[in-house]
Amino acid sequence: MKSMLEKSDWDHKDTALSIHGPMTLDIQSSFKLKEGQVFLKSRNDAIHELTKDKKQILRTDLMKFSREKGHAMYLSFFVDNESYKYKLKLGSFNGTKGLGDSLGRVSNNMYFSTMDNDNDKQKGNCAEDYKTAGWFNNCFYANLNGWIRKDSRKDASELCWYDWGPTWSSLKSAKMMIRPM
Ligand SMILES: [Ca+2]
Repeated sequence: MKSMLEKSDWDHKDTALSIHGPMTLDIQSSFKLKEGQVFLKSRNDAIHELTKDKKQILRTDLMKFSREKGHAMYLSFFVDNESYKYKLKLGSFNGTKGLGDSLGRVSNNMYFSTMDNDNDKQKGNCAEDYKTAGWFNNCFYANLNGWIRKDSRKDASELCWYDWGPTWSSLKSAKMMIRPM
């Protein structure tokens, strides 16, 4: 695993969608609540296209405001199509020391929810409650579309990965990347 990682180019700057080679899903940087619906739908369709044929590895790079870095890896990553509500399927987890499986533990096999499209397992709407979007159950331990706040409210509305602390503190950045197995 380590040698494979050293050879791969996870860290690249081109965020344009591409079906060739590794890419940055980069869902945080251009997420706007007002445009969220269209943006996320088109992105999720693209992610489905990218993950439906070949087995893909997902790596999510995370950084705290202290500049501490960590990452989470899933040995497979698949997002279903719109008629299956962009259901998430994750393979086995691997992470930096001290960083647990916040995405897989309740979001695996969940549908994608947005503020205007409640597909979660909670009575209310997790996306509405936390002003975000994602693969929610009842609700989540990773909020990858949350707000970024240096002065964190720790209320789960921010960009967070609970099992890296554990804490609901806002992270400084998150980057989701995929590449074929
Ligand atoms: Ca609900």
